[in-house]
Amino acid sequence: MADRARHQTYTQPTGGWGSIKSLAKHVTKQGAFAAAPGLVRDHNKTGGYMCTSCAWAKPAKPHFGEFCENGAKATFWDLTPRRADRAFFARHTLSELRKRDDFALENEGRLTEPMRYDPASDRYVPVSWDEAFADIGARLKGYDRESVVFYMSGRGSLETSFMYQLLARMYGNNNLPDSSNMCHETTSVALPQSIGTPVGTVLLEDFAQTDCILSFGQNVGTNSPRLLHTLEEVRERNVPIVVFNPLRERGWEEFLNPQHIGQMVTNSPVQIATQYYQPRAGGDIAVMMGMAKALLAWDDDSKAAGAKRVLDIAFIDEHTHGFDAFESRVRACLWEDIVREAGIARGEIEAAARTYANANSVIAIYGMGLTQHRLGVDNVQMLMNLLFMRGNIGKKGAGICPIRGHSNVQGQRTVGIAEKTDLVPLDRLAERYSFSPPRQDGLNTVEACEAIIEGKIRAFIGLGGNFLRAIPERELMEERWRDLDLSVQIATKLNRTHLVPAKTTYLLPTLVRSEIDEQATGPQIVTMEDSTTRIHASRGKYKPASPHLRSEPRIVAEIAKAALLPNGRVPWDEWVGDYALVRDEIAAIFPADFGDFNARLDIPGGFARPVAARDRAWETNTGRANFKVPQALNASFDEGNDPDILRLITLRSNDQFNTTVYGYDDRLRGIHGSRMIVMMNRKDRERLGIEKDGTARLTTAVDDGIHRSMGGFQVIDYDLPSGTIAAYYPECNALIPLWHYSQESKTPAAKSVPVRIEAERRIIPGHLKVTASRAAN
Ligand SMILES: Nc1nc2c(c(=O)[nH]1)N[C@H]1C(S)=C(S)[C@@H](COP(=O)(O)OP(=O)(O)OC[C@H]3O[C@@H](n4cnc5c(=O)[nH]c(N)nc54)[C@H](O)[C@@H]3O)O[C@H]1N2
Ligand SMILES: Nc1nc2c(c(=O)[nH]1)N[C@H]1C(S)=C(S)[C@@H](COP(=O)(O)OP(=O)(O)OC[C@H]3O[C@@H](n4cnc5c(=O)[nH]c(N)nc54)[C@H](O)[C@@H]3O)O[C@H]1N2
Ligand SMILES: [Mo]
Repeated sequence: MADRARHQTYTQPTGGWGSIKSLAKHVTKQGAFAAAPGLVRDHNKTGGYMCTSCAWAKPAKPHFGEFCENGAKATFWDLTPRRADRAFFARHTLSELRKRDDFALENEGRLTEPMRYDPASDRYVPVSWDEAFADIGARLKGYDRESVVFYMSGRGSLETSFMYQLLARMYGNNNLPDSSNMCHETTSVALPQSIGTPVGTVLLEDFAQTDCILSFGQNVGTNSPRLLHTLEEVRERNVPIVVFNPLRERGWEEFLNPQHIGQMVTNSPVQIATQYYQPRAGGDIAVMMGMAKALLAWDDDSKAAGAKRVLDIAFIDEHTHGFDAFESRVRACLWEDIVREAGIARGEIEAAARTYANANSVIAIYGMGLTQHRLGVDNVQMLMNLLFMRGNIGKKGAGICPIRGHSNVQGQRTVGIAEKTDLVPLDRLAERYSFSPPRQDGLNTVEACEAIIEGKIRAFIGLGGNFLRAIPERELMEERWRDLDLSVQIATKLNRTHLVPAKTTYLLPTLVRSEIDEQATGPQIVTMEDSTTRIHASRGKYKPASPHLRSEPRIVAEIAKAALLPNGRVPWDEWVGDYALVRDEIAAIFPADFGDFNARLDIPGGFARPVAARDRAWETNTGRANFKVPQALNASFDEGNDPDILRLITLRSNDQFNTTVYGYDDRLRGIHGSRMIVMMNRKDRERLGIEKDGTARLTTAVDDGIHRSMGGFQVIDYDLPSGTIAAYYPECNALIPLWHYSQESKTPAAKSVPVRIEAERRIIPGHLKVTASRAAN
């Protein structure tokens, strides 16, 4: 692996031969040949397993291969023959392993048996499951209930999630932070206020009826590539797609469907975006304000001329609240301010608004480019305002479509993984399992970090994920993590979080979803919810990586049995023996969503949970859809104009799934060989005196007594707006202050971190040269 990156603008379409080549490389590198044939047969198909990569919908009539390049990569990564076994851990101390980067750690392969950290030798040593559970249980019994955190990443099934939330609540707290807190929590806060539901309203079939799509801040080619199949179909009907993204992401530009022989042979890609605009990071509220302003102006004209109104007045009158306040704010807003904050021209904003105004049924798609900002909630609510103006919700072919991250991140919230008590039917839990659930809200991800920094947390249980890499404020968090009394990490592969030991640390290996989960009543089914509220069953097909692995439900049950007093109403062992019993419990606690759960497992395309807003029923405080006035035009909140302070976007490459790094190529952005790069506008680079391809240091431009700085970034000229730069997550997380989060949702604002950049004379090679340190005080 070279330390210096090569960059050449990628001109090939998304998909196409490039994706086939990349796939072949990954299957070979991981040696996961056994998994390749099953991709067509089982992947995302009824009767098969559901992809562990993204949460995009799985169609009722699947394509010949219902997988994408990145879903296949994720599968090969899981089913690799490589093993991080006891011999591996005997060879390496944790201090040694901490010098490796994310790729090198996970690339050691699957974990094979339970391990406990031995401080004397600085190594993980094998421990029996029984001993591990007995010790974990005994320790948990001794802690103050509020001082234990139960984190969950978004990959676990609905069954695992339900059992895990019950474990936490029966233990005595609601400390259930999850990966969603770093992701679409903004959506979960914004949408209930606007439309009375925490989830999107769009179903896959709406795409067949839409006549315009707006997309804000999402990278389809890398992060939800199967959606390109749907967009391709939409484009065949000549439907316009308007994209707003500071970067020109190839996935939104062109797609060559590798499964479409005709297209492949004639090399004729489909154009995806019909209009592509590059606002600056945090510029979306201003963009949408401008669009709203244009709509109002055109509506004034149509009213004066006695023509058909541009606004959907009937919808606004009958279904919404707060239009007047919103309208006056929009009218009061000056174009000059809008254009400055948006970073794109008035003409461009008006052109986008024109396309929107010409359409009758519009779908709005968005991702982390809206949610991970200090005013992320305002971002999402502004998008809702825009939809309300023309009644684009609660009708076919229209609505709001947040693209979720992890494959079951939406579902885990649905079945009770939530720190907020008002999201959970505690009374029903209390009655059914005769216990007193804690009534006080628990800690979300940021609050859990705060509590760890303050020394208030004794134990952290991590069900999946890589907490210390995913969160902000990495340096301080790694330091304070060592003061924890207990860290229990339930995982499939080795990651950085496992290498920062607490006083007692366990590493418990588990199955991946594509593996056969054999329990007392035979192989088990698990379920998950996709981005469009549809529930799917998943059946593992492959032999587990090691005979010593235990399933997640079993591990949760064993911890519960060891830590809790017995409760006759919660037969953990029976549930583990037959997950259908857990589904019966889910159906009993959430009857509206999961009635008759076990009978509906194999409905092609999954079964949809009801969402009232789809039928224009508004479960909000006003009983109507609420227009919300944004607090500022800029989602970063800082309308300061120091040209030397840049806004850093941290994002994903095409060769990673979150903190899991598959390799050093970001093919669709034409960047190869290194992840320690920063993408920058050439004019900014020249103005700030940095050489082309030179090395630079980034320093967070805030004044809070903590010095956050990282060197060794190779500066790459890239097509993005002046003042905005981009680099990779998780490498850059050391630069993000813990308090830099979305005001209302506490989602870390990873998309607009204020930084300064300076040239470094000495070339520091490659990876993970993090030098964040706290100022002496
Ligand atoms: N292969 C693969 N698939 C994944 C993941 C993965 O890592 N790899 N991760 C999964 C997870 S958990 C999630 S949450 C999703 C994430 O999927 P995305 O939501 O696509 O997240 P990011 O890669 O962080 O990129 C966000 C996009 O927003 C743009 N952006 C940044 N700031 C702004 C802004 O201010 N305004 C606008 N309009 N755009 C902006 C960036 O240029 C980028 O294109 O993907 C899921 N799927
Ligand atoms: N700067 C910055 N930070 C971000 C983001 C960003 O865009 N920028 N994005 C945020 C987002 S959207 C998210 S969702 C979080 C992600 O945060 P997490 O969900 O915590 O992180 P992952 O990288 O998905 O976790 C990877 C690890 O999960 C384990 N794993 C994989 N599969 C399984 C399984 O089936 N079961 C179990 N038990 N373990 C498994 C493996 O050991 C692997 O090392 O990061 C957030 N952090
Ligand atoms: Mo996410």
